[in-house]
Amino acid sequence: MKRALLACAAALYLCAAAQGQNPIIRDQYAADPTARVFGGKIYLYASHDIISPVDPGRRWFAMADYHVFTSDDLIGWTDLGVILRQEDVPWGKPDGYAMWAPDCVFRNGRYYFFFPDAPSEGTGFRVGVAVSLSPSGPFTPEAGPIEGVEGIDPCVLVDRDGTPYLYWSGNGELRGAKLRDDMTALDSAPARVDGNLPEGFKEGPFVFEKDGRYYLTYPWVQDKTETLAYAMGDSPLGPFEFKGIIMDRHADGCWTNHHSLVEYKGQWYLFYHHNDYSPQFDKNRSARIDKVIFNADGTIQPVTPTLRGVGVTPAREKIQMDRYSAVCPVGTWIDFLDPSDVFAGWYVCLARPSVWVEYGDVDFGSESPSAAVVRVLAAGGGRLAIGEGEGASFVEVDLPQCSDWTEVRASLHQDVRGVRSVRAKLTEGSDVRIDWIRFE
Ligand code: FUB
Repeated sequence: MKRALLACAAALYLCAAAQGQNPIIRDQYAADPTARVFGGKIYLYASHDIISPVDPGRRWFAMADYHVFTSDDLIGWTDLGVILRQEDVPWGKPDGYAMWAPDCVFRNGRYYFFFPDAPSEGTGFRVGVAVSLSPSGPFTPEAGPIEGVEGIDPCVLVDRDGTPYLYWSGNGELRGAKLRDDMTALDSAPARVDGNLPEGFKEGPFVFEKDGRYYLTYPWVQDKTETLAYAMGDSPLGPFEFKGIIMDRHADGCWTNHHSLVEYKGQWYLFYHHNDYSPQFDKNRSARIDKVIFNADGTIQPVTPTLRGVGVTPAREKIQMDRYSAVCPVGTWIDFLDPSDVFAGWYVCLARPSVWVEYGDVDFGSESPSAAVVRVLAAGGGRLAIGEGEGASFVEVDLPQCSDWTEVRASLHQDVRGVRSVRAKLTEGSDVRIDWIRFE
């Protein structure tokens, strides 16, 4: 019965496509992103931060279920629905709100979803596994948690020779062990894996193998909040040698960062999270993606978090200029379109003439559009020049005085084809707010 309900829930969400840019999931909080590639598609297993219904004032994490999202271009994400609920875990506390960072791997024809949860008896966290024939579920949880594992943030590496390893954290310590062939129990005694690392390991390990090297990546606190750091080694359980930081602390003080790294269509990506939609409460977080570059010696170049994210945006879709790749450093800011509905997104404000905002990798295709449509709010009117970088504009948009959001259309005065960046520069007016630009 529970299986049937989960399958039904999954079907209901199939049409709820989200948009690209960062954050990538734009209709709910989706934290602790673990990305996996199954059958040529990318699947995102995330925690689902909510405002706790039993204690709305609680200054802590509250998560009651897991969704899985999928994409085949990293731009469009489809919510495949709920794959596991706290009340469906036989050994879990049905109102624990403790479904923290998960992982999912494929082995021997089955998908194994590993998740932490609060046990119905006892305290702290345990780690469970739920099994499915499909990456989108339904997942059937095992009757009990994995014996010998107390903690959070499970991560599984299936090594090249097929041996599975489980890693987890607890009290700022990292442990790992082999998993049994059926993936539901340990096959070796848990061992500390962080022994060789500098002080500051926190949680959220993500271990992977690339070109014969093993990478242990993890949140690391040196100064107040989490950075993402990494270490490298020659075997799955280490020892690992500390190498440095992949991503610095969030500038706004969001305490956690949780991540995964995945190669998709020849490019490596870092999935991580930030409290974009919840600037006042850093326990409601949202998944983001940025590209990762490896050096020839296997070390990882530091990743700068972006609003733009990854992927090419079709020019004929809404280009959310507030998710810019570059912006004039003074005279611009972003804010929510509707503070009472943060998932409606943001606008970018251009305060005075000559300030600009730029969005990279827009695909105009092989046939030029003939017009641009800009959604603006410009109480005093104004004029926008839209072009590529510092080059000449390809369209000038005269903005009428409008105190409500208004779509303004203008014809292109030259053809634009291929993949370009789009820069909107204010040439007349002040405090002009832009929601999006679309070409047609
Ligand atoms: O989402 C709850 C906890 O915050 C995760 O388990 C940690 O990794 C941190 O992101």
